[in-house]
Amino acid sequence: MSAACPACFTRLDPGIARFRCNSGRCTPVPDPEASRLAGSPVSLYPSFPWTADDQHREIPPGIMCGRCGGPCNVQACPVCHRDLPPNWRSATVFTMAVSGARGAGKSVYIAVLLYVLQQYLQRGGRTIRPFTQATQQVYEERYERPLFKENRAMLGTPPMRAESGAYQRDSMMWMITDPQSTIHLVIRDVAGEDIEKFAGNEAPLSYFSRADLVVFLFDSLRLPAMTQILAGIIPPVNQGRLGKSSSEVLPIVLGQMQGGQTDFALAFSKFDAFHELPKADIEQYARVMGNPAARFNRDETMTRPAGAGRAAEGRVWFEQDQVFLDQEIRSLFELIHESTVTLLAEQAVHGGRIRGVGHFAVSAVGETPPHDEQLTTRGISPFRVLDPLLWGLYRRGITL
Ligand SMILES: Nc1nc2c(ncn2[C@@H]2O[C@H](COP(=O)(O)OP(=O)(O)OP(=O)(O)O)[C@@H](O)[C@H]2O)c(=O)[nH]1
Ligand SMILES: [Mg+2]
Ligand SMILES: [Zn+2]
Ligand SMILES: [Zn+2]
Repeated sequence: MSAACPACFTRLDPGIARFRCNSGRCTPVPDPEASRLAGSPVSLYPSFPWTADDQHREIPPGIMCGRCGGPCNVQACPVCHRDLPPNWRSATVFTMAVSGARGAGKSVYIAVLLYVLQQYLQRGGRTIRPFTQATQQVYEERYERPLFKENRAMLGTPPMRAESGAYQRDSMMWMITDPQSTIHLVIRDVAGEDIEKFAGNEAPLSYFSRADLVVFLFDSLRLPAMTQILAGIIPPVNQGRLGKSSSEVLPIVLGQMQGGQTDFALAFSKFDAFHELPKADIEQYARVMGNPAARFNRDETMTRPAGAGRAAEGRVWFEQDQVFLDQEIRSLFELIHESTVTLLAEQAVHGGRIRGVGHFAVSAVGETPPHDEQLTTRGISPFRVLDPLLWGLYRRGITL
Protein backbone atom coordinates (compact mmCIF):
# COMPACT_ATOMS: atom_id res chain seq x y z
CA MET A 1 0.00 0.00 0.00
CA SER A 2 1.39 3.39 -0.97
CA ALA A 3 1.25 6.29 1.45
CA ALA A 4 -1.81 8.51 1.74
CA CYS A 5 -2.11 12.12 2.88
CA PRO A 6 -2.98 12.10 6.58
CA ALA A 7 -5.26 15.13 6.17
CA CYS A 8 -7.34 14.49 3.02
CA PHE A 9 -6.54 10.75 2.66
CA THR A 10 -5.48 11.06 -1.02
CA ARG A 11 -3.16 8.24 -2.10
CA LEU A 12 0.12 9.82 -3.17
CA ASP A 13 1.10 9.48 -6.81
CA PRO A 14 4.89 9.02 -7.28
CA GLY A 15 4.82 11.33 -10.32
CA ILE A 16 3.22 14.31 -8.60
CA ALA A 17 4.54 16.28 -5.66
CA ARG A 18 4.28 19.67 -4.01
CA PHE A 19 6.86 21.63 -2.04
CA ARG A 20 6.46 24.32 0.57
CA CYS A 21 8.76 27.33 0.97
CA ASN A 22 10.89 27.10 4.10
CA SER A 23 13.33 29.92 3.29
CA GLY A 24 12.09 32.04 6.18
CA ARG A 25 11.51 34.94 3.76
CA CYS A 26 7.92 34.14 2.74
CA THR A 27 4.82 34.69 4.86
CA PRO A 28 1.62 32.58 5.01
CA VAL A 29 -0.97 33.34 2.33
CA PRO A 30 -4.62 32.28 2.04
CA ASP A 31 -4.75 28.89 0.29
CA PRO A 32 -8.06 28.50 -1.57
CA GLU A 33 -7.74 24.75 -2.14
CA ALA A 34 -6.75 24.01 1.46
CA SER A 35 -9.63 26.21 2.62
CA ARG A 36 -12.16 24.51 0.38
CA LEU A 37 -11.24 21.06 1.68
CA ALA A 38 -11.05 22.18 5.30
CA GLY A 39 -14.39 23.98 5.14
CA SER A 40 -12.86 27.08 6.79
CA PRO A 41 -10.23 29.70 5.78
CA VAL A 42 -6.67 28.35 5.84
CA SER A 43 -3.42 30.31 5.34
CA LEU A 44 -0.20 28.44 4.59
CA TYR A 45 3.35 29.28 3.51
CA PRO A 46 3.38 29.26 -0.30
CA SER A 47 3.75 25.88 -2.00
CA PHE A 48 4.45 24.89 -5.59
CA PRO A 49 3.72 21.80 -7.69
CA TRP A 50 6.26 19.42 -9.20
CA THR A 51 5.39 16.87 -11.89
CA ALA A 52 7.53 14.06 -13.28
CA ASP A 53 8.55 14.19 -16.96
CA ASP A 54 10.86 12.16 -19.21
CA GLN A 55 14.02 13.71 -17.77
CA HIS A 56 12.91 13.99 -14.16
CA ARG A 57 11.21 10.87 -12.89
CA GLU A 58 12.34 10.90 -9.27
CA ILE A 59 10.88 13.40 -6.83
CA PRO A 60 13.72 15.90 -6.02
CA PRO A 61 14.67 16.87 -2.44
CA GLY A 62 13.28 20.34 -3.12
CA ILE A 63 12.49 23.05 -5.67
CA MET A 64 12.85 26.84 -5.90
CA CYS A 65 10.21 29.10 -4.35
CA GLY A 66 8.17 30.88 -7.05
CA ARG A 67 7.76 33.84 -4.72
CA CYS A 68 11.09 34.54 -2.95
CA GLY A 69 13.49 32.36 -4.96
CA GLY A 70 14.55 30.53 -1.79
CA PRO A 71 14.39 26.81 -1.08
CA CYS A 72 11.17 24.76 -0.87
CA ASN A 73 12.21 21.58 0.89
CA VAL A 74 9.08 20.59 2.74
CA GLN A 75 6.80 18.11 0.95
CA ALA A 76 3.12 18.98 0.99
CA CYS A 77 0.06 17.09 -0.25
CA PRO A 78 -0.59 17.84 -3.96
CA VAL A 79 -4.35 17.88 -3.27
CA CYS A 80 -4.99 19.62 0.07
CA HIS A 81 -1.56 21.36 0.32
CA ARG A 82 -1.02 20.34 3.96
CA ASP A 83 2.48 19.33 5.05
CA LEU A 84 3.38 15.68 4.81
CA PRO A 85 5.43 14.30 7.72
CA PRO A 86 9.13 13.68 6.90
CA ASN A 87 9.76 10.56 4.76
CA TRP A 88 6.03 9.98 4.56
CA ARG A 89 6.01 8.72 1.00
CA SER A 90 7.68 5.46 1.96
CA ALA A 91 5.32 4.80 4.89
CA THR A 92 2.53 2.20 4.97
CA VAL A 93 -0.59 4.19 5.77
CA PHE A 94 -4.10 3.02 6.62
CA THR A 95 -6.78 5.72 6.74
CA MET A 96 -10.01 5.42 8.67
CA ALA A 97 -12.96 7.77 9.07
CA VAL A 98 -15.69 7.34 11.66
CA SER A 99 -19.15 8.61 10.74
CA GLY A 100 -22.70 8.57 12.09
CA ALA A 101 -25.43 10.75 13.52
CA ARG A 102 -24.98 13.18 16.38
CA GLY A 103 -24.52 11.28 19.62
CA ALA A 104 -24.18 7.91 17.85
CA GLY A 105 -21.03 7.30 19.88
CA LYS A 106 -18.28 8.15 17.36
CA SER A 107 -15.85 9.92 19.67
CA VAL A 108 -16.34 7.45 22.52
CA TYR A 109 -15.79 4.64 20.03
CA ILE A 110 -12.51 6.11 18.80
CA ALA A 111 -11.27 6.57 22.37
CA VAL A 112 -12.08 2.99 23.34
CA LEU A 113 -10.86 1.56 20.03
CA LEU A 114 -7.39 2.97 20.63
CA TYR A 115 -7.38 1.73 24.21
CA VAL A 116 -8.40 -1.81 23.22
CA LEU A 117 -6.03 -1.80 20.25
CA GLN A 118 -3.16 -1.11 22.59
CA GLN A 119 -4.08 -4.09 24.76
CA TYR A 120 -4.64 -6.31 21.74
CA LEU A 121 -1.28 -5.45 20.21
CA GLN A 122 0.65 -6.01 23.39
CA ARG A 123 0.17 -9.70 22.82
CA GLY A 124 3.01 -10.73 20.56
CA GLY A 125 5.21 -7.76 21.46
CA ARG A 126 3.61 -5.15 19.25
CA THR A 127 3.01 -1.53 20.18
CA ILE A 128 0.91 1.44 19.19
CA ARG A 129 2.08 4.97 19.87
CA PRO A 130 0.96 8.47 18.88
CA PHE A 131 2.96 9.49 15.81
CA THR A 132 2.85 13.20 16.58
CA GLN A 133 2.77 15.30 19.69
CA ALA A 134 -0.47 16.88 18.49
CA THR A 135 -2.11 13.45 18.37
CA GLN A 136 -0.86 12.59 21.84
CA GLN A 137 -2.20 15.86 23.20
CA VAL A 138 -5.63 15.62 21.55
CA TYR A 139 -6.04 11.99 22.58
CA GLU A 140 -5.08 12.62 26.18
CA GLU A 141 -7.15 15.77 26.61
CA ARG A 142 -10.23 15.11 24.54
CA TYR A 143 -10.63 11.37 24.60
CA GLU A 144 -8.68 9.68 27.39
CA ARG A 145 -9.21 12.18 30.18
CA PRO A 146 -13.02 12.33 30.25
CA LEU A 147 -13.55 8.61 29.68
CA PHE A 148 -10.72 6.89 31.46
CA LYS A 149 -9.73 9.42 34.13
CA GLU A 150 -12.88 11.36 34.98
CA ASN A 151 -15.56 8.79 34.08
CA ARG A 152 -17.82 11.28 32.37
CA ALA A 153 -19.39 11.60 28.91
CA MET A 154 -17.44 13.39 26.18
CA LEU A 155 -18.74 16.69 24.96
CA GLY A 156 -20.36 16.68 21.53
CA THR A 157 -17.68 17.24 18.88
CA PRO A 158 -17.85 20.93 17.84
CA PRO A 159 -18.67 21.74 14.20
CA MET A 160 -15.60 22.18 11.99
CA ARG A 161 -16.35 25.87 11.45
CA ALA A 162 -16.19 26.54 15.21
CA GLU A 163 -13.88 29.45 16.13
CA SER A 164 -11.89 27.23 18.46
CA GLY A 165 -11.82 23.72 19.86
CA ALA A 166 -12.62 21.85 16.62
CA TYR A 167 -9.86 19.34 17.42
CA GLN A 168 -11.14 16.86 14.81
CA ARG A 169 -10.00 19.17 11.97
CA ASP A 170 -6.63 17.44 12.28
CA SER A 171 -6.48 13.67 11.97
CA MET A 172 -5.00 11.57 14.73
CA MET A 173 -1.90 9.73 13.59
CA TRP A 174 -0.70 6.54 15.25
CA MET A 175 2.18 4.20 14.64
CA ILE A 176 1.75 0.44 15.01
CA THR A 177 5.05 -1.37 15.22
CA ASP A 178 5.84 -5.06 15.22
CA PRO A 179 9.29 -6.62 14.81
CA GLN A 180 8.89 -6.74 11.00
CA SER A 181 6.99 -3.64 10.02
CA THR A 182 5.40 -0.32 10.84
CA ILE A 183 1.88 0.74 9.92
CA HIS A 184 0.63 4.28 10.26
CA LEU A 185 -2.98 4.38 11.34
CA VAL A 186 -4.71 7.69 10.61
CA ILE A 187 -8.13 8.30 12.15
CA ARG A 188 -10.55 11.17 11.64
CA ASP A 189 -13.46 12.00 13.90
CA VAL A 190 -16.27 14.30 12.74
CA ALA A 191 -19.16 16.16 14.35
CA GLY A 192 -22.49 14.50 13.56
CA GLU A 193 -23.78 18.05 13.22
CA ASP A 194 -21.48 18.64 10.22
CA ILE A 195 -22.62 15.49 8.42
CA GLU A 196 -26.30 16.33 8.97
CA LYS A 197 -25.98 19.67 7.24
CA PHE A 198 -24.42 18.28 4.11
CA ALA A 199 -26.17 17.11 1.02
CA GLY A 200 -24.41 15.44 -1.89
CA ASN A 201 -20.74 15.70 -2.51
CA GLU A 202 -19.12 18.16 -0.11
CA ALA A 203 -15.41 19.04 -0.19
CA PRO A 204 -14.80 19.01 3.60
CA LEU A 205 -16.20 15.48 3.82
CA SER A 206 -14.59 14.25 0.59
CA TYR A 207 -11.98 12.41 2.70
CA PHE A 208 -14.71 9.81 3.35
CA SER A 209 -14.49 8.50 -0.19
CA ARG A 210 -10.68 8.54 -0.13
CA ALA A 211 -10.43 6.62 3.15
CA ASP A 212 -9.46 2.96 3.23
CA LEU A 213 -12.23 2.40 5.74
CA VAL A 214 -15.34 4.31 6.75
CA VAL A 215 -17.03 3.09 9.90
CA PHE A 216 -20.68 4.10 10.10
CA LEU A 217 -22.08 3.84 13.63
CA PHE A 218 -25.79 3.10 13.64
CA ASP A 219 -27.14 4.15 17.03
CA SER A 220 -28.95 1.19 18.66
CA LEU A 221 -30.43 3.44 21.30
CA ARG A 222 -32.14 5.70 18.78
CA LEU A 223 -34.22 2.88 17.33
CA PRO A 224 -37.80 3.87 18.09
CA ALA A 225 -38.73 0.44 19.46
CA MET A 226 -35.59 0.07 21.55
CA THR A 227 -36.10 2.91 24.00
CA GLN A 228 -39.74 1.93 24.53
CA ILE A 229 -38.92 -1.70 25.13
CA LEU A 230 -36.05 -0.86 27.43
CA ALA A 231 -37.81 1.89 29.41
CA GLY A 232 -37.21 1.12 33.07
CA ILE A 233 -34.38 -1.30 32.24
CA ILE A 234 -31.76 1.22 31.11
CA PRO A 235 -31.45 4.94 32.00
CA PRO A 236 -33.31 7.29 29.63
CA VAL A 237 -31.18 8.70 26.79
CA ASN A 238 -30.23 12.38 26.94
CA GLN A 239 -32.16 13.73 23.94
CA GLY A 240 -30.64 17.21 24.28
CA ARG A 241 -27.89 16.95 21.70
CA LEU A 242 -29.55 14.68 19.17
CA GLY A 243 -30.47 15.62 15.61
CA LYS A 244 -31.24 13.47 12.56
CA SER A 245 -31.61 9.73 13.12
CA SER A 246 -29.10 7.13 11.95
CA SER A 247 -31.44 6.06 9.13
CA GLU A 248 -31.53 9.65 7.91
CA VAL A 249 -27.77 10.19 8.18
CA LEU A 250 -26.70 6.96 6.45
CA PRO A 251 -27.92 8.08 2.98
CA ILE A 252 -26.04 11.36 3.44
CA VAL A 253 -22.80 9.53 4.16
CA LEU A 254 -23.35 7.03 1.35
CA GLY A 255 -24.20 9.94 -0.96
CA GLN A 256 -20.74 11.26 -0.20
CA MET A 257 -19.06 8.03 -1.28
CA GLN A 258 -17.70 7.69 -4.79
CA GLY A 259 -14.88 6.01 -6.65
CA GLY A 260 -15.22 2.61 -4.97
CA GLN A 261 -11.97 2.89 -2.99
CA THR A 262 -13.44 2.63 0.47
CA ASP A 263 -14.56 -0.34 2.53
CA PHE A 264 -17.65 0.46 4.52
CA ALA A 265 -18.18 -0.99 8.00
CA LEU A 266 -21.81 -0.68 8.99
CA ALA A 267 -21.94 -1.18 12.74
CA PHE A 268 -24.58 -1.00 15.41
CA SER A 269 -23.10 1.17 18.16
CA LYS A 270 -24.10 0.86 21.83
CA PHE A 271 -24.85 -2.79 21.15
CA ASP A 272 -25.11 -3.30 24.91
CA ALA A 273 -28.70 -2.09 24.45
CA PHE A 274 -29.45 -5.20 22.37
CA HIS A 275 -27.88 -7.33 25.08
CA GLU A 276 -30.47 -5.97 27.50
CA LEU A 277 -33.39 -7.07 25.32
CA PRO A 278 -33.87 -10.53 26.86
CA LYS A 279 -34.72 -8.73 30.11
CA ALA A 280 -37.77 -7.23 28.45
CA ASP A 281 -40.57 -9.70 28.13
CA ILE A 282 -40.92 -9.70 24.35
CA GLU A 283 -40.62 -13.18 22.99
CA GLN A 284 -39.42 -12.36 19.49
CA TYR A 285 -36.41 -10.36 20.76
CA ALA A 286 -35.73 -12.55 23.77
CA ARG A 287 -35.38 -15.62 21.56
CA VAL A 288 -32.94 -14.05 19.09
CA MET A 289 -30.84 -12.08 21.56
CA GLY A 290 -30.88 -14.81 24.20
CA ASN A 291 -29.01 -17.27 21.97
CA PRO A 292 -25.62 -17.75 23.65
CA ALA A 293 -24.13 -19.33 20.52
CA ALA A 294 -24.73 -16.21 18.42
CA ARG A 295 -21.57 -14.35 17.45
CA PHE A 296 -23.12 -11.06 18.45
CA ASN A 297 -23.31 -12.39 21.99
CA ARG A 298 -19.63 -13.28 22.33
CA ASP A 299 -16.39 -11.44 21.90
CA GLU A 300 -13.26 -13.56 21.54
CA THR A 301 -11.00 -10.84 20.15
CA MET A 302 -8.43 -11.22 22.88
CA THR A 303 -8.08 -14.99 22.52
CA ARG A 304 -7.70 -14.87 18.75
CA PRO A 305 -4.37 -16.26 17.48
CA ALA A 306 -2.11 -13.25 16.94
CA GLY A 307 1.49 -12.16 16.90
CA ALA A 308 4.66 -13.30 15.18
CA GLY A 309 4.24 -16.48 13.15
CA ARG A 310 0.52 -16.81 13.78
CA ALA A 311 -0.78 -14.51 11.03
CA ALA A 312 -2.16 -17.36 8.86
CA GLU A 313 -3.96 -18.94 11.81
CA GLY A 314 -5.34 -15.58 12.88
CA ARG A 315 -6.58 -14.91 9.38
CA VAL A 316 -8.60 -18.15 9.19
CA TRP A 317 -10.12 -17.51 12.62
CA PHE A 318 -11.03 -14.00 11.63
CA GLU A 319 -12.53 -14.96 8.27
CA GLN A 320 -14.90 -17.45 9.88
CA ASP A 321 -15.94 -15.16 12.70
CA GLN A 322 -16.51 -12.29 10.31
CA VAL A 323 -18.68 -14.23 7.85
CA PHE A 324 -21.04 -15.45 10.57
CA LEU A 325 -21.22 -12.12 12.34
CA ASP A 326 -21.98 -10.33 9.07
CA GLN A 327 -24.94 -12.66 8.42
CA GLU A 328 -26.26 -12.32 11.95
CA ILE A 329 -26.18 -8.54 11.87
CA ARG A 330 -27.90 -8.40 8.50
CA SER A 331 -30.71 -10.55 9.94
CA LEU A 332 -30.88 -8.31 12.97
CA PHE A 333 -31.46 -5.27 10.76
CA GLU A 334 -34.33 -7.21 9.20
CA LEU A 335 -35.75 -8.21 12.55
CA ILE A 336 -35.94 -4.60 13.67
CA HIS A 337 -37.51 -3.55 10.33
CA GLU A 338 -34.48 -1.60 9.14
CA SER A 339 -33.54 -3.76 6.14
CA THR A 340 -33.37 -0.59 4.02
CA VAL A 341 -30.09 0.10 5.82
CA THR A 342 -28.35 -3.01 4.49
CA LEU A 343 -30.02 -2.50 1.11
CA LEU A 344 -28.64 1.04 0.75
CA ALA A 345 -25.14 -0.17 1.48
CA GLU A 346 -25.48 -3.05 -0.99
CA GLN A 347 -26.62 -0.61 -3.66
CA ALA A 348 -23.54 1.52 -3.03
CA VAL A 349 -21.37 -1.57 -3.59
CA HIS A 350 -23.16 -2.51 -6.80
CA GLY A 351 -23.06 1.07 -8.02
CA GLY A 352 -19.26 1.05 -7.59
CA ARG A 353 -19.37 3.82 -4.99
CA ILE A 354 -17.86 1.73 -2.19
CA ARG A 355 -15.47 -1.19 -2.38
CA GLY A 356 -17.34 -3.50 -0.02
CA VAL A 357 -19.55 -3.59 3.03
CA GLY A 358 -19.33 -5.50 6.29
CA HIS A 359 -21.82 -5.58 9.16
CA PHE A 360 -20.77 -5.27 12.78
CA ALA A 361 -21.99 -4.78 16.33
CA VAL A 362 -19.89 -2.76 18.75
CA SER A 363 -20.26 -1.42 22.23
CA ALA A 364 -17.62 0.94 23.54
CA VAL A 365 -18.84 1.63 27.06
CA GLY A 366 -20.82 -1.55 27.65
CA GLU A 367 -23.77 0.15 29.36
CA THR A 368 -25.96 3.22 29.08
CA PRO A 369 -24.56 6.03 31.24
CA PRO A 370 -26.88 7.06 34.10
CA HIS A 371 -26.12 10.71 33.17
CA ASP A 372 -23.39 12.80 31.49
CA GLU A 373 -21.45 13.21 34.73
CA GLN A 374 -21.13 9.47 35.23
CA LEU A 375 -20.19 7.45 32.19
CA THR A 376 -20.21 3.98 33.71
CA THR A 377 -21.10 2.34 36.98
CA ARG A 378 -19.05 -0.82 36.34
CA GLY A 379 -16.08 0.55 34.37
CA ILE A 380 -15.68 0.57 30.61
CA SER A 381 -16.38 -2.90 29.18
CA PRO A 382 -15.85 -2.82 25.41
CA PHE A 383 -17.46 -5.38 23.13
CA ARG A 384 -16.15 -6.25 19.64
CA VAL A 385 -14.83 -2.71 19.08
CA LEU A 386 -11.82 -3.84 17.03
CA ASP A 387 -13.85 -5.84 14.46
CA PRO A 388 -14.44 -3.02 11.94
CA LEU A 389 -10.78 -1.96 11.97
CA LEU A 390 -9.41 -5.52 11.80
CA TRP A 391 -11.77 -6.17 8.88
CA GLY A 392 -10.70 -3.00 7.07
CA LEU A 393 -7.03 -3.93 7.48
CA TYR A 394 -7.73 -7.51 6.43
CA ARG A 395 -9.35 -6.20 3.24
CA ARG A 396 -6.01 -4.49 2.44
CA GLY A 397 -4.00 -7.61 3.15
CA ILE A 398 -2.92 -6.66 6.64
CA THR A 399 -3.51 -9.08 9.52
CA LEU A 400 -2.97 -7.64 12.95
N1 LIG B 1 -25.21 2.47 25.98
C1 LIG B 1 -24.14 3.00 25.43
N2 LIG B 1 -24.06 4.33 25.30
C2 LIG B 1 -22.97 4.85 24.72
C3 LIG B 1 -21.90 4.04 24.20
N3 LIG B 1 -20.97 4.85 23.64
C4 LIG B 1 -21.45 6.11 23.77
N4 LIG B 1 -22.63 6.12 24.42
C5 LIG B 1 -23.46 7.28 24.76
O1 LIG B 1 -23.55 8.13 23.64
C6 LIG B 1 -23.18 9.45 24.00
C7 LIG B 1 -22.60 10.19 22.82
O2 LIG B 1 -21.35 9.63 22.48
P1 LIG B 1 -20.29 10.46 21.60
O3 LIG B 1 -19.18 9.52 21.27
O4 LIG B 1 -19.92 11.72 22.24
O5 LIG B 1 -21.16 10.74 20.29
P2 LIG B 1 -20.66 11.35 18.88
O6 LIG B 1 -21.16 10.43 17.82
O7 LIG B 1 -19.22 11.62 18.91
O8 LIG B 1 -21.52 12.68 18.80
P3 LIG B 1 -21.14 14.09 18.05
O9 LIG B 1 -19.76 14.42 18.42
O10 LIG B 1 -22.15 15.07 18.56
O11 LIG B 1 -21.33 13.85 16.59
C8 LIG B 1 -22.22 9.24 25.17
O12 LIG B 1 -22.15 10.38 25.96
C9 LIG B 1 -22.83 8.08 25.88
O13 LIG B 1 -23.87 8.54 26.73
C10 LIG B 1 -22.02 2.63 24.37
O14 LIG B 1 -21.16 1.83 23.97
N5 LIG B 1 -23.15 2.17 24.98
MG1 LIG C 1 -18.07 13.31 18.82
ZN1 LIG D 1 -4.02 15.99 1.40
ZN1 LIG E 1 9.42 31.62 -0.49
